[in-house]
Amino acid sequence: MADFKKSVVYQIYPKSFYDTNGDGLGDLKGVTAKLDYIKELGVDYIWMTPFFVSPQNDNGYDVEDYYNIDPRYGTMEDFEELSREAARRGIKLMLDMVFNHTSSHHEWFQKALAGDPKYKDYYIFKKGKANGEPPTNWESKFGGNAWEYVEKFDEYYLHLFDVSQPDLNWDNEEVRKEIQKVVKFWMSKGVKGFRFDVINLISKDRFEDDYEGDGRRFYTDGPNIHRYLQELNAATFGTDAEIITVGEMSSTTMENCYHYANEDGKELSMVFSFHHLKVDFMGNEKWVIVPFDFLKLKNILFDWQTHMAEHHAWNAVFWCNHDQPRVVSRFGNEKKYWKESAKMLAAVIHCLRGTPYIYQGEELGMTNAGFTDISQYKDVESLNHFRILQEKGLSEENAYQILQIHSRDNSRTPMQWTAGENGGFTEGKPWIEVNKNCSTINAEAEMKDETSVFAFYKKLVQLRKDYDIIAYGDFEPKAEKNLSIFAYKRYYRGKELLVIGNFYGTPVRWDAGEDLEAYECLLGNYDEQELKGTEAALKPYETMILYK
Ligand code: TEU
Ligand code: CA
Repeated sequence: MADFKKSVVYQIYPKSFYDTNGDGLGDLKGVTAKLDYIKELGVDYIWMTPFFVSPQNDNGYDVEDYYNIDPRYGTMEDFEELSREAARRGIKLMLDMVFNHTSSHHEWFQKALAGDPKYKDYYIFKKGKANGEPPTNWESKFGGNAWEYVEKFDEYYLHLFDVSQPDLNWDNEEVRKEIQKVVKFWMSKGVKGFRFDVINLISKDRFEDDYEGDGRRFYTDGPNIHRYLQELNAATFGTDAEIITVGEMSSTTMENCYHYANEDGKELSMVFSFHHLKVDFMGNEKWVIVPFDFLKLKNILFDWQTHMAEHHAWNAVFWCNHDQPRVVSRFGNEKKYWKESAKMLAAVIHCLRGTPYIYQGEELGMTNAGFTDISQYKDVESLNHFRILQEKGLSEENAYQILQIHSRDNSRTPMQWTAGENGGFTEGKPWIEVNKNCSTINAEAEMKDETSVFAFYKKLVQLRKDYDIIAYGDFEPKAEKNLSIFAYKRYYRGKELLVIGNFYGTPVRWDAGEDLEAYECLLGNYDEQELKGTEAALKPYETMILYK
């Protein structure tokens, strides 16, 4: 049985990880070349974002062929070598399966467009309204209406993402069989983990106008979602107890996640939910500038911690991925307390009840991109919204400010390996610019420095191995109303863990209501901890993991 509770997953965005042939794009050989680095960090799984054949309109989340590797990333032999070399180091691979949609270049969609009725039913084609408008007023996640008109059929197809990402029709049993085939194929290659992209959007049945929102309430956590997941589980990964799975759950509800990630194992091992990463949005609107709401952040995380446990369901815990800005720039303080805040954020997320995910570069404290010109941005979502924001009347300057905070490209700048040219990522011209701060923030320097962010992440990964309480303990929130402190406890077999973090640059005292001197400090981000009686005096962004 795969013990995913004791595991840590490291996410790799191969395009930005390491380039071995000088074309400016990271590749599979680049991942193999850096396996010792990953091993040094101590993680158990590598989640690789999609490297399948793709026109790359959405950096591989637009899959043209699920069975083959995009030549820009390498060959099947490269994948097999990576898989072998990872296994040799005790590291397992988790692949990213994009089944809500395919690329419009996929042969199924090409056949659909050619008029083959079998394949047309693989997708979601609908007649427009009598007034000539699209079937519904739903918005694409990347901006604009979610339906694209096809003149030949006088019909529209649904694309919840880019127009080049048509949604699959999961109500068609043949589609579900095709998908099972894909999963089995990669299982036969020895893959031991799967991440399923926006998997809670696959069951759609109510094609109605949304007068309250962008349409998501009609297609999120749809009526057959649990049945389809259970079916996929039983037919594929559920037959191998070693396989772990994580579902990316877009705008989901906790009630649905009790089932998606239930310990009964009928659906998935765990879920990514994103509510805690919308605390610097206005509702669902991300293209705005608002300070993050600390109390909301805590309350959301604490709610998920408490209620998922009550329902025997398991969370994936994370701050970062390839869609999110860098956490040290977002909830930390990259200018004045870069190192302290990067470590504090790491400690408070890693000791929660759930499987932690580290996104490449997070373990170095990598920061947002700092781009100042649209030519530096590459992401389809950023490019679309840069235009849309200005169409809505915002100045170009405002649009830039918003992109600098929210663009997905913030996390997609290349991994910073050295202080050298292009951060040691490529000998060629990188597909997206390397952050200038690679001169100080880079793997080479941090691996030599015992006080580095990297060294801290390494210790956190090791703590999970050494202390069962981190993996299996019960969760209890603390200081829920406190405006600076993030604190919680874990309990396991008579032992107690108390995790404290100061989320701000001002020193603060906190009365824990219990004797703090009874604890030993397993890990902190300052040399000394000031604990007197029941009171902790916390320095800027100070964190401590206490144990008794
Ligand atoms: O993302 C799903 C998703 O809805 C978001 O995280 C998305 O980036 C956000 O809504 C935009 O504001 C997944 C992948 O992680 C992402 O990279 C893909 O672009 C997307 O699905 C489509 O496959
Ligand atoms: Ca390359």
